[in-house]
Order: sequence, then structure tokens, then C-alpha cells
Amino acid sequence: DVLVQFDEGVLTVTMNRPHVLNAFSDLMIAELTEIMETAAEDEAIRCVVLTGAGRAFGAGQDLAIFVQERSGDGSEATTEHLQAYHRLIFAIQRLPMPIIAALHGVAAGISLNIALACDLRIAADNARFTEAFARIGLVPDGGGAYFLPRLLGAGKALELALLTTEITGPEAERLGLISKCVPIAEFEAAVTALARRLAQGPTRTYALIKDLFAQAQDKDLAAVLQLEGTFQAKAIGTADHQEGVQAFLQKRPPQYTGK
Ligand code: LHQ
Repeated sequence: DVLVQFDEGVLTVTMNRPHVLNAFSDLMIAELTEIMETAAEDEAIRCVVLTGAGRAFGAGQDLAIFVQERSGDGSEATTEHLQAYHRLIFAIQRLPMPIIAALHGVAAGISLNIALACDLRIAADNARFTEAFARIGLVPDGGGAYFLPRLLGAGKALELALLTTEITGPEAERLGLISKCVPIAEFEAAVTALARRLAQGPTRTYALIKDLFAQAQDKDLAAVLQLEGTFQAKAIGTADHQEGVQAFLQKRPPQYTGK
């Protein structure tokens, strides 16, 4: 249920169940998790793009499958199902290289929250975002209660979760839910340009930045400053740092190798 393509350091991962707007099957969760876990170990991959086939990013859990396979409450099957999603969220969060969610059309329910677990989000102007869970009597999962308040602030996050308000691409950019919204005709080119730019960047430093920001989240200033010192020492030891400084002094663009 997932397609992968590798080009110029960019791994493009496409959720491929377009007949149901890429709603999640068990297979799609498992395949995505394995792809992310494997990508984390592959130094040739310097940026990952997560996107959806057809007219949407994703419509959340496939509800037809969910009802068929595990009607009922709090059963062992439901717990296992949620744990499979958790493993996917952790696999995305643990990627050392940057991951971009490329969002066109609908991103609803857990598909939206998986996009929020990515580092950057770029959307087409036909994008529609909704924390759809409460519409069917569910609470946001897949990290919604973690990511959304951090991105938007507690008030707006709770509002979107309670009202399941549909946010458009331009509105999402204004709120800070995504980095950028572009016209649909320019979407593919904009995603490729951003992904290539990151893939040509200082990949080890990006990994350090991601780790630093993750660790800094629940620390006080003194602890963060100390942490920054530790991370900066590692960044100073990278070949790309040397290259960046040399390129600056020689007034030329840097040629980063990701080392
Ligand atoms: C779908 C779906 C779908 C199956 C569209 N499933 N077929 C975690 C753990 C435990 C339990 C369950 O859930 C979760 C996490 C979650 O993600 S909960 C939230 C699940 N998602 C939703 O509630 C969203 C349901 N879908 C919708 O509200 C609409 O389809 C949206 C707003 C996403 C899109 O609307 P439209 O653009 O009007 O498209 P559509 O509704 O016509 O959908 C196209 C087709 O895709 C249609 O099939 P059909 O055979 O009629 O062409 C839909 O039935 C199917 N589809 N979402 N989640």
C-alpha cells in the first residue's frame, strides 16, 4: 500500500490507497513503519518526503476496515492497532534526516497527526486539514494532543480538536500549522525544490538540530544552554561545518556531503 522512489538523496514515500483517500490499512501502517526504520539507517537518504497518491494526503484510519476487524472497545486488538501507529510515529520522529509532509487535498484524523510528526509541512492551496476524530466520537491520537498544542498553542489546538474545524491550506499557513502553502499547479515543483535543498544540506548537523530541539522541549534555559554546548561541539567536528566556513570565506556556495 506504499510506493517509494529515491532520487538525488530524496526518498519519496507515497501512501497508495487512493480509492479511500489513502485511509490507513494495517498493511500501510506496517509498510510505512518499516520504510522509516530502514531509512533511518541509510546514509544515502538525506531527506524524506511523505505524501499521498491521488487527490488527498490521507483520510485517517480506514473506518470500514476498523469496524470489520475490531468492533468493540478497548480490546486487545485495538491496543495492538494503536501500538502499531505509535511505532510509526516514533519511527518518523527518530529519523535523523529531515522529513517533509507534502499535503494536498484532505489530511484528516491520524493522517493529519502523522503529518504533524514530520519536521516540515508544505501544502497545496486545495489542502483541507481536520482533527476529524470527535466527529465519530474519538479523541485525537497519533500524537495530536502532543504536536498540535506545541505548534498552535493550547487554546487553538483544543478548539480544533473539539470543533473538528476544517482548516484550508492558506489558513494553515497563517496559523503556523504548515510552513508554506503554494498553488496546486506549483505544488510538485515546490516540494521537489525544498526536498533537494535539504538533501544538499549539512545532513549530520540537521540530525543534531532535530535531536537538540526534541531534547530542549522540556528543559529550563540553563539545561538547554548546556545541551547546546554539547551539540555544538559535535557540529564543529563535522566536515560540513569546515566546508561551510571555507565556502563562506571563499565567497562560493558550499558543497555539503552530509558528513
Ligand atoms: C474512507 C475514509 C476512511 C474508509 C474516505 N475510511 N473510507 C485510530 C484508532 C482507532 C480507531 C479509529 O481511528 C483512529 C484514527 C483516525 O484516524 S479516526 C478518523 C478517521 N477518519 C475520518 O473520520 C474521516 C472520514 N472521512 C471523511 O470525513 C471524508 O471522507 C473526508 C472529509 C476525509 C473527505 O471528504 P470528501 O472529499 O467528500 O471525499 P469522500 O467522503 O467522498 O471520500 C472518497 C472515498 O473515500 C469514499 O468512498 P466511495 O466508495 O464513496 O468513493 C469514502 O467512503 C472513502 N473514505 N475516508 N477514513
